[in-house]
Amino acid sequence: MCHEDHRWPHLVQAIVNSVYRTNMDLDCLGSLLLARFLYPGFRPVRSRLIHPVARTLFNLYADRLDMASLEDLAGETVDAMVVVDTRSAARIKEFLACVNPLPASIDVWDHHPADSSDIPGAVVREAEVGANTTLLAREAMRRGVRLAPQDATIALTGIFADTGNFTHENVRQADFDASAWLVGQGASLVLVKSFLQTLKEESQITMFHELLNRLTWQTVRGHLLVTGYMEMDRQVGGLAAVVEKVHEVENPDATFAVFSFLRQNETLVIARSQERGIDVARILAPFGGGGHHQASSALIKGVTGRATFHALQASLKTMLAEAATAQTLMSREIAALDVNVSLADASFFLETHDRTGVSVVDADFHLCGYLSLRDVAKARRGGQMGAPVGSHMARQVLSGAPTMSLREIEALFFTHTIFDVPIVEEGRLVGVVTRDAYLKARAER
Ligand SMILES: [Mn+2]
Repeated sequence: MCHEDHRWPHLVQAIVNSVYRTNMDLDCLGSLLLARFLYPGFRPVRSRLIHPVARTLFNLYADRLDMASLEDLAGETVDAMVVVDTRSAARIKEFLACVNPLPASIDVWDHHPADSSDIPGAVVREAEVGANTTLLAREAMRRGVRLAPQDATIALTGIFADTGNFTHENVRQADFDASAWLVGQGASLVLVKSFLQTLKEESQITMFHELLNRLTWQTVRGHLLVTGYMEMDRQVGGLAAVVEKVHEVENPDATFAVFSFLRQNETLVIARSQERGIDVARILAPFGGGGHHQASSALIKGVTGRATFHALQASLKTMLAEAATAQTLMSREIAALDVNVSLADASFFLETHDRTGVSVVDADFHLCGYLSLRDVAKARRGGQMGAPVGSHMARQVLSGAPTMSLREIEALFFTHTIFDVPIVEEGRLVGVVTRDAYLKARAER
Protein backbone atom coordinates (compact mmCIF):
# COMPACT_ATOMS: atom_id res chain seq x y z
CA MET A 1 0.00 0.00 0.00
CA CYS A 2 2.62 2.49 1.03
CA HIS A 3 5.45 3.80 -1.10
CA GLU A 4 8.40 3.12 1.17
CA ASP A 5 10.58 5.71 -0.48
CA HIS A 6 8.11 8.58 -0.27
CA ARG A 7 8.66 10.91 2.66
CA TRP A 8 5.88 13.34 3.28
CA PRO A 9 5.66 14.68 6.79
CA HIS A 10 2.13 15.49 7.78
CA LEU A 11 0.55 17.73 10.28
CA VAL A 12 -2.27 15.66 11.66
CA GLN A 13 -4.91 17.06 13.92
CA ALA A 14 -8.16 16.23 15.55
CA ILE A 15 -10.59 17.91 17.82
CA VAL A 16 -12.53 16.82 20.86
CA ASN A 17 -14.88 19.60 21.69
CA SER A 18 -17.85 18.54 19.68
CA VAL A 19 -20.65 16.92 21.61
CA TYR A 20 -21.08 13.69 19.75
CA ARG A 21 -18.60 13.47 16.97
CA THR A 22 -14.99 14.19 16.28
CA ASN A 23 -14.61 17.25 14.13
CA MET A 24 -12.70 20.47 13.71
CA ASP A 25 -13.67 23.63 15.50
CA LEU A 26 -12.27 27.18 15.44
CA ASP A 27 -9.62 26.57 18.12
CA CYS A 28 -8.48 23.60 16.08
CA LEU A 29 -8.13 25.71 12.91
CA GLY A 30 -6.22 28.39 14.82
CA SER A 31 -3.90 25.75 16.25
CA LEU A 32 -3.34 24.13 12.85
CA LEU A 33 -2.52 27.42 11.24
CA LEU A 34 0.09 28.36 13.83
CA ALA A 35 1.54 24.84 13.77
CA ARG A 36 2.41 25.46 10.13
CA PHE A 37 4.81 28.18 11.27
CA LEU A 38 6.32 26.03 14.00
CA TYR A 39 6.70 22.99 11.73
CA PRO A 40 7.75 24.21 8.29
CA GLY A 41 7.15 21.60 5.61
CA PHE A 42 4.38 19.90 7.52
CA ARG A 43 0.92 19.85 6.02
CA PRO A 44 -2.32 20.06 7.93
CA VAL A 45 -4.74 17.22 7.35
CA ARG A 46 -8.42 17.94 7.64
CA SER A 47 -10.82 15.70 9.46
CA ARG A 48 -13.87 14.39 7.66
CA LEU A 49 -16.11 16.71 9.64
CA ILE A 50 -15.86 20.44 10.09
CA HIS A 51 -17.76 21.82 13.06
CA PRO A 52 -20.61 24.05 11.78
CA VAL A 53 -19.19 27.09 13.58
CA ALA A 54 -15.87 26.68 11.77
CA ARG A 55 -17.18 26.15 8.26
CA THR A 56 -17.21 29.82 7.25
CA LEU A 57 -13.63 30.38 8.21
CA PHE A 58 -12.55 27.04 6.79
CA ASN A 59 -14.06 27.82 3.37
CA LEU A 60 -12.87 31.41 3.29
CA TYR A 61 -9.27 30.62 4.13
CA ALA A 62 -8.91 27.26 2.43
CA ASP A 63 -5.76 28.56 0.73
CA ARG A 64 -4.03 29.69 3.93
CA LEU A 65 -4.92 26.51 5.78
CA ASP A 66 -3.87 24.40 2.76
CA MET A 67 -5.23 21.17 4.11
CA ALA A 68 -4.72 17.70 2.79
CA SER A 69 -7.55 15.20 3.07
CA LEU A 70 -7.41 11.71 4.53
CA GLU A 71 -7.61 10.36 0.98
CA ASP A 72 -4.36 12.19 0.18
CA LEU A 73 -2.71 10.17 2.94
CA ALA A 74 -3.43 6.88 1.24
CA GLY A 75 -0.23 5.21 0.16
CA GLU A 76 2.02 7.78 1.84
CA THR A 77 4.48 7.26 4.66
CA VAL A 78 4.12 9.76 7.43
CA ASP A 79 7.41 10.18 9.23
CA ALA A 80 6.48 12.93 11.65
CA MET A 81 3.18 13.97 13.06
CA VAL A 82 1.83 16.83 15.14
CA VAL A 83 -1.47 16.52 16.95
CA VAL A 84 -3.24 19.61 18.22
CA ASP A 85 -6.09 20.15 20.69
CA THR A 86 -6.29 16.51 21.80
CA ARG A 87 -4.00 13.81 23.16
CA SER A 88 -6.35 10.89 22.89
CA ALA A 89 -5.90 8.21 20.22
CA ALA A 90 -9.67 7.65 20.06
CA ARG A 91 -10.18 11.26 19.00
CA ILE A 92 -7.92 10.88 16.00
CA LYS A 93 -8.67 7.31 15.09
CA GLU A 94 -9.66 8.26 11.57
CA PHE A 95 -6.08 9.50 11.03
CA LEU A 96 -4.38 6.68 12.88
CA ALA A 97 -6.23 4.25 10.63
CA CYS A 98 -4.45 5.82 7.64
CA VAL A 99 -1.02 6.10 9.27
CA ASN A 100 0.67 2.76 9.53
CA PRO A 101 3.19 2.35 11.04
CA LEU A 102 3.01 5.25 13.47
CA PRO A 103 5.74 7.82 12.85
CA ALA A 104 8.68 7.87 15.25
CA SER A 105 8.18 11.55 15.98
CA ILE A 106 4.81 12.66 17.38
CA ASP A 107 4.33 16.04 19.04
CA VAL A 108 1.10 16.75 20.84
CA TRP A 109 -0.10 20.24 21.81
CA ASP A 110 -3.09 20.05 24.06
CA HIS A 111 -4.88 22.22 26.56
CA HIS A 112 -7.16 19.49 27.94
CA PRO A 113 -5.10 18.28 30.88
CA ALA A 114 -7.83 15.99 32.15
CA ASP A 115 -7.74 13.84 29.01
CA SER A 116 -5.84 10.60 29.06
CA SER A 117 -2.82 10.55 26.82
CA ASP A 118 -2.60 7.33 24.87
CA ILE A 119 -0.93 8.08 21.55
CA PRO A 120 2.12 5.81 21.70
CA GLY A 121 5.44 7.68 21.78
CA ALA A 122 3.90 11.14 21.75
CA VAL A 123 5.71 14.07 23.33
CA VAL A 124 2.97 16.11 24.99
CA ARG A 125 3.22 19.88 25.41
CA GLU A 126 0.47 21.03 27.66
CA ALA A 127 -0.71 23.93 29.75
CA GLU A 128 -3.99 24.79 31.32
CA VAL A 129 -5.03 27.67 29.10
CA GLY A 130 -8.37 28.67 27.63
CA ALA A 131 -7.53 27.94 24.00
CA ASN A 132 -5.16 25.46 22.46
CA THR A 133 -4.20 28.15 19.94
CA THR A 134 -2.67 30.03 22.87
CA LEU A 135 -0.12 27.23 23.42
CA LEU A 136 1.14 27.48 19.86
CA ALA A 137 0.96 31.28 19.77
CA ARG A 138 3.15 31.41 22.86
CA GLU A 139 5.77 29.29 21.17
CA ALA A 140 5.52 31.36 17.97
CA MET A 141 6.00 34.55 20.03
CA ARG A 142 9.03 33.04 21.75
CA ARG A 143 10.57 32.20 18.37
CA GLY A 144 9.88 35.66 16.94
CA VAL A 145 7.59 34.34 14.20
CA ARG A 146 5.96 37.03 12.05
CA LEU A 147 2.43 36.44 10.77
CA ALA A 148 0.41 37.91 7.94
CA PRO A 149 -2.72 39.72 9.18
CA GLN A 150 -5.03 36.97 7.83
CA ASP A 151 -3.11 34.33 9.75
CA ALA A 152 -3.26 36.40 12.92
CA THR A 153 -7.03 36.77 12.40
CA ILE A 154 -7.55 33.01 12.03
CA ALA A 155 -5.54 32.30 15.17
CA LEU A 156 -7.26 35.01 17.20
CA THR A 157 -10.67 33.64 16.18
CA GLY A 158 -9.65 30.30 17.69
CA ILE A 159 -8.78 31.95 21.00
CA PHE A 160 -12.02 33.95 21.15
CA ALA A 161 -14.04 30.83 20.35
CA ASP A 162 -12.51 28.56 22.99
CA THR A 163 -12.45 31.17 25.73
CA GLY A 164 -16.07 32.24 25.15
CA ASN A 165 -14.82 35.72 24.29
CA PHE A 166 -12.55 35.57 27.36
CA THR A 167 -15.39 34.88 29.76
CA HIS A 168 -14.94 31.15 30.45
CA GLU A 169 -13.44 29.99 33.70
CA ASN A 170 -10.55 28.36 31.87
CA VAL A 171 -9.17 31.70 30.64
CA ARG A 172 -5.61 32.46 31.74
CA GLN A 173 -3.30 35.42 31.37
CA ALA A 174 -1.53 33.51 28.59
CA ASP A 175 -4.69 33.74 26.46
CA PHE A 176 -4.62 37.52 26.75
CA ASP A 177 -0.87 37.66 26.11
CA ALA A 178 -1.21 35.53 22.97
CA SER A 179 -4.17 37.62 21.79
CA ALA A 180 -2.32 40.88 22.36
CA TRP A 181 0.50 39.52 20.23
CA LEU A 182 -1.94 38.48 17.47
CA VAL A 183 -3.53 41.93 17.44
CA GLY A 184 -0.02 43.32 17.13
CA GLN A 185 0.47 41.05 14.10
CA GLY A 186 -2.51 42.70 12.42
CA ALA A 187 -5.47 40.50 13.38
CA SER A 188 -8.82 42.10 12.56
CA LEU A 189 -11.32 42.08 15.42
CA VAL A 190 -14.10 42.99 13.00
CA LEU A 191 -13.42 39.79 11.06
CA VAL A 192 -12.99 37.75 14.24
CA LYS A 193 -16.45 38.87 15.30
CA SER A 194 -17.95 37.91 11.96
CA PHE A 195 -16.43 34.40 12.16
CA LEU A 196 -17.80 33.89 15.65
CA GLN A 197 -21.41 34.26 14.52
CA THR A 198 -22.93 30.99 15.73
CA LEU A 199 -26.33 31.07 14.01
CA LYS A 200 -25.34 31.08 10.37
CA GLU A 201 -28.31 29.49 8.69
CA GLU A 202 -31.67 31.16 8.16
CA SER A 203 -33.26 27.97 9.53
CA GLN A 204 -31.31 28.28 12.78
CA ILE A 205 -32.60 31.79 13.36
CA THR A 206 -36.17 30.63 12.71
CA MET A 207 -35.62 27.74 15.12
CA PHE A 208 -34.18 30.14 17.69
CA HIS A 209 -37.38 32.21 17.64
CA GLU A 210 -39.58 29.12 17.77
CA LEU A 211 -37.71 27.69 20.71
CA LEU A 212 -37.91 31.01 22.56
CA ASN A 213 -41.69 30.85 22.21
CA ARG A 214 -41.85 27.38 23.71
CA LEU A 215 -39.77 27.91 26.82
CA THR A 216 -40.97 27.18 30.31
CA TRP A 217 -39.28 28.68 33.34
CA GLN A 218 -39.21 26.75 36.56
CA THR A 219 -37.38 26.74 39.84
CA VAL A 220 -36.28 23.29 40.90
CA ARG A 221 -34.62 23.08 44.33
CA GLY A 222 -33.66 26.71 44.04
CA HIS A 223 -32.15 26.39 40.55
CA LEU A 224 -33.62 28.51 37.79
CA LEU A 225 -34.22 26.21 34.83
CA VAL A 226 -35.47 26.74 31.33
CA THR A 227 -36.97 23.83 29.44
CA GLY A 228 -38.30 23.67 25.93
CA TYR A 229 -40.06 21.00 23.93
CA MET A 230 -40.33 21.07 20.15
CA GLU A 231 -41.67 18.65 17.60
CA MET A 232 -40.46 18.65 14.04
CA ASP A 233 -40.62 16.40 11.07
CA ARG A 234 -36.96 15.46 10.94
CA GLN A 235 -33.67 16.52 12.43
CA VAL A 236 -32.10 19.70 11.10
CA GLY A 237 -28.49 20.76 11.54
CA GLY A 238 -27.19 23.31 13.98
CA LEU A 239 -29.61 22.74 16.86
CA ALA A 240 -26.83 22.76 19.47
CA ALA A 241 -25.90 26.32 18.45
CA VAL A 242 -29.57 27.32 18.67
CA VAL A 243 -29.88 25.97 22.22
CA GLU A 244 -26.59 27.59 23.14
CA LYS A 245 -27.91 30.95 21.96
CA VAL A 246 -31.19 30.53 23.84
CA HIS A 247 -29.21 29.68 26.97
CA GLU A 248 -27.06 32.77 26.52
CA VAL A 249 -30.02 35.09 25.94
CA GLU A 250 -32.31 33.73 28.66
CA ASN A 251 -29.43 33.24 31.11
CA PRO A 252 -30.95 30.62 33.43
CA ASP A 253 -28.83 28.30 35.59
CA ALA A 254 -29.44 25.55 33.03
CA THR A 255 -31.31 25.04 29.76
CA PHE A 256 -32.80 21.75 28.57
CA ALA A 257 -34.25 21.50 25.07
CA VAL A 258 -36.02 18.39 23.85
CA PHE A 259 -36.49 17.99 20.09
CA SER A 260 -38.80 15.31 18.86
CA PHE A 261 -38.16 14.15 15.28
CA LEU A 262 -41.49 12.59 14.41
CA ARG A 263 -40.64 10.93 11.14
CA GLN A 264 -37.45 9.35 12.50
CA ASN A 265 -39.02 8.46 15.85
CA GLU A 266 -35.96 9.97 17.51
CA THR A 267 -35.53 12.48 20.27
CA LEU A 268 -32.59 14.79 20.82
CA VAL A 269 -31.98 16.38 24.20
CA ILE A 270 -29.51 19.26 24.35
CA ALA A 271 -28.53 20.77 27.69
CA ARG A 272 -26.40 23.67 28.82
CA SER A 273 -25.49 24.70 32.35
CA GLN A 274 -23.69 27.65 33.86
CA GLU A 275 -23.82 26.46 37.43
CA ARG A 276 -21.35 24.14 39.11
CA GLY A 277 -24.15 22.46 40.99
CA ILE A 278 -25.79 21.37 37.73
CA ASP A 279 -23.78 18.76 35.85
CA VAL A 280 -25.78 18.27 32.66
CA ALA A 281 -23.66 15.31 31.51
CA ARG A 282 -24.66 13.49 34.70
CA ILE A 283 -28.30 14.45 34.24
CA LEU A 284 -28.38 13.21 30.63
CA ALA A 285 -26.32 10.07 31.32
CA PRO A 286 -29.44 7.94 32.00
CA PHE A 287 -30.66 9.00 28.53
CA GLY A 288 -27.42 7.84 26.95
CA GLY A 289 -26.00 11.35 26.82
CA GLY A 290 -22.39 12.40 26.61
CA GLY A 291 -20.48 15.62 26.90
CA HIS A 292 -19.33 17.48 29.95
CA HIS A 293 -20.45 19.44 32.95
CA GLN A 294 -21.68 22.53 31.06
CA ALA A 295 -22.73 20.97 27.75
CA SER A 296 -24.30 17.65 27.00
CA SER A 297 -26.66 15.99 24.57
CA ALA A 298 -28.40 12.68 24.11
CA LEU A 299 -30.00 11.10 21.06
CA ILE A 300 -32.74 8.65 22.00
CA LYS A 301 -34.21 6.29 19.45
CA GLY A 302 -37.64 4.72 19.52
CA VAL A 303 -38.99 6.79 22.41
CA THR A 304 -41.42 9.64 21.85
CA GLY A 305 -40.25 13.15 22.57
CA ARG A 306 -43.12 13.71 25.02
CA ALA A 307 -42.16 10.67 27.07
CA THR A 308 -38.53 11.79 27.12
CA PHE A 309 -39.54 15.29 28.13
CA HIS A 310 -41.59 13.97 31.08
CA ALA A 311 -38.84 11.57 32.12
CA LEU A 312 -36.36 14.45 32.05
CA GLN A 313 -38.64 16.64 34.17
CA ALA A 314 -38.95 13.86 36.73
CA SER A 315 -35.23 13.20 36.90
CA LEU A 316 -34.43 16.90 37.29
CA LYS A 317 -36.48 16.86 40.49
CA THR A 318 -34.53 13.94 41.90
CA MET A 319 -31.05 14.62 40.57
CA LEU A 320 -30.55 18.27 41.42
CA ALA A 321 -29.00 19.14 44.75
CA GLU A 322 -30.44 21.99 46.76
CA ALA A 323 -29.13 25.35 45.53
CA ALA A 324 -27.56 27.94 47.79
CA THR A 325 -30.15 30.15 49.47
CA ALA A 326 -30.11 33.23 51.66
CA GLN A 327 -30.10 30.81 54.61
CA THR A 328 -26.68 29.47 53.60
CA LEU A 329 -25.26 32.80 52.45
CA MET A 330 -26.33 35.10 55.23
CA SER A 331 -24.24 36.25 58.10
CA ARG A 332 -25.88 35.98 61.49
CA GLU A 333 -23.77 38.78 62.92
CA ILE A 334 -26.21 41.54 62.36
CA ALA A 335 -25.57 45.21 62.87
CA ALA A 336 -28.90 46.78 63.76
CA LEU A 337 -30.01 49.71 65.85
CA ASP A 338 -32.89 49.81 68.27
CA VAL A 339 -35.68 52.06 67.05
CA ASN A 340 -35.46 54.13 70.25
CA VAL A 341 -31.76 54.98 70.00
CA SER A 342 -31.15 58.70 69.47
CA LEU A 343 -30.08 59.98 66.08
CA ALA A 344 -26.92 61.37 67.69
CA ASP A 345 -25.95 57.86 68.87
CA ALA A 346 -26.93 56.43 65.50
CA SER A 347 -24.73 58.98 63.74
CA PHE A 348 -21.81 58.04 65.98
CA PHE A 349 -22.44 54.35 65.25
CA LEU A 350 -22.46 54.88 61.45
CA GLU A 351 -19.32 56.98 61.61
CA THR A 352 -17.30 54.61 63.79
CA HIS A 353 -18.32 51.59 61.69
CA ASP A 354 -17.80 53.43 58.42
CA ARG A 355 -21.30 52.59 57.21
CA THR A 356 -23.72 54.46 55.01
CA GLY A 357 -26.77 52.90 56.63
CA VAL A 358 -28.08 50.37 59.12
CA SER A 359 -31.18 48.27 59.76
CA VAL A 360 -33.49 49.34 62.56
CA VAL A 361 -35.32 46.85 64.81
CA ASP A 362 -37.82 47.02 67.65
CA ALA A 363 -37.49 45.35 71.04
CA ASP A 364 -38.53 41.99 69.54
CA PHE A 365 -35.95 42.30 66.78
CA HIS A 366 -38.62 42.88 64.18
CA LEU A 367 -37.18 44.75 61.23
CA CYS A 368 -39.00 48.06 61.18
CA GLY A 369 -36.85 50.43 59.14
CA TYR A 370 -33.54 51.47 57.67
CA LEU A 371 -31.55 54.52 58.63
CA SER A 372 -29.15 56.03 56.12
CA LEU A 373 -26.56 58.79 56.46
CA ARG A 374 -28.89 60.97 54.44
CA ASP A 375 -31.64 60.57 57.07
CA VAL A 376 -29.13 61.56 59.74
CA ALA A 377 -28.07 64.66 57.77
CA LYS A 378 -31.69 65.69 57.48
CA ALA A 379 -32.20 65.34 61.23
CA ARG A 380 -29.05 67.38 61.85
CA ARG A 381 -30.28 70.20 59.61
CA GLY A 382 -33.57 70.14 61.47
CA GLY A 383 -31.80 70.21 64.83
CA GLN A 384 -33.41 66.91 65.84
CA MET A 385 -30.41 64.78 66.74
CA GLY A 386 -31.93 64.04 70.12
CA ALA A 387 -35.00 62.42 68.52
CA PRO A 388 -35.24 58.62 68.24
CA VAL A 389 -34.07 56.86 65.08
CA GLY A 390 -37.67 55.84 64.39
CA SER A 391 -38.61 59.43 63.59
CA HIS A 392 -36.29 59.75 60.60
CA MET A 393 -35.72 56.24 59.24
CA ALA A 394 -37.19 54.87 56.03
CA ARG A 395 -40.03 52.50 56.86
CA GLN A 396 -40.08 50.77 53.49
CA VAL A 397 -37.27 48.25 53.78
CA LEU A 398 -36.17 45.75 51.20
CA SER A 399 -35.77 42.35 52.74
CA GLY A 400 -35.72 38.71 51.81
CA ALA A 401 -36.72 35.36 53.24
CA PRO A 402 -34.21 32.64 54.22
CA THR A 403 -35.47 30.56 51.29
CA MET A 404 -34.58 33.28 48.78
CA SER A 405 -32.41 32.01 45.92
CA LEU A 406 -29.11 33.48 44.83
CA ARG A 407 -30.85 34.78 41.69
CA GLU A 408 -33.52 36.60 43.72
CA ILE A 409 -30.86 38.15 45.95
CA GLU A 410 -28.99 39.16 42.83
CA ALA A 411 -32.11 40.84 41.45
CA LEU A 412 -32.31 43.03 44.58
CA PHE A 413 -28.67 44.07 44.28
CA PHE A 414 -29.09 44.76 40.57
CA THR A 415 -32.19 46.91 40.88
CA HIS A 416 -31.56 48.85 44.11
CA THR A 417 -28.54 50.61 45.53
CA ILE A 418 -28.28 48.51 48.67
CA PHE A 419 -25.21 47.11 50.38
CA ASP A 420 -26.85 44.18 52.05
CA VAL A 421 -30.16 42.36 52.10
CA PRO A 422 -31.77 41.93 55.52
CA ILE A 423 -33.18 38.42 55.87
CA VAL A 424 -36.40 38.24 57.81
CA GLU A 425 -38.24 35.25 59.20
CA GLU A 426 -41.68 35.81 60.72
CA GLY A 427 -40.92 39.51 60.81
CA ARG A 428 -37.70 39.05 62.80
CA LEU A 429 -34.31 40.00 61.45
CA VAL A 430 -32.32 36.75 61.38
CA GLY A 431 -29.37 37.64 59.16
CA VAL A 432 -27.98 39.76 56.37
CA VAL A 433 -26.61 38.79 52.99
CA THR A 434 -23.81 41.23 52.35
CA ARG A 435 -22.81 42.30 48.87
CA ASP A 436 -19.46 40.55 49.36
CA ALA A 437 -21.16 37.29 50.32
CA TYR A 438 -23.38 37.54 47.26
CA LEU A 439 -20.45 38.32 44.92
CA LYS A 440 -18.38 35.47 46.32
CA ALA A 441 -21.20 32.97 45.90
CA ARG A 442 -21.94 34.25 42.39
CA ALA A 443 -18.33 33.99 41.27
CA GLU A 444 -18.08 30.45 42.60
CA ARG A 445 -21.46 29.33 41.33
MN1 LIG B 1 -9.67 23.70 22.23
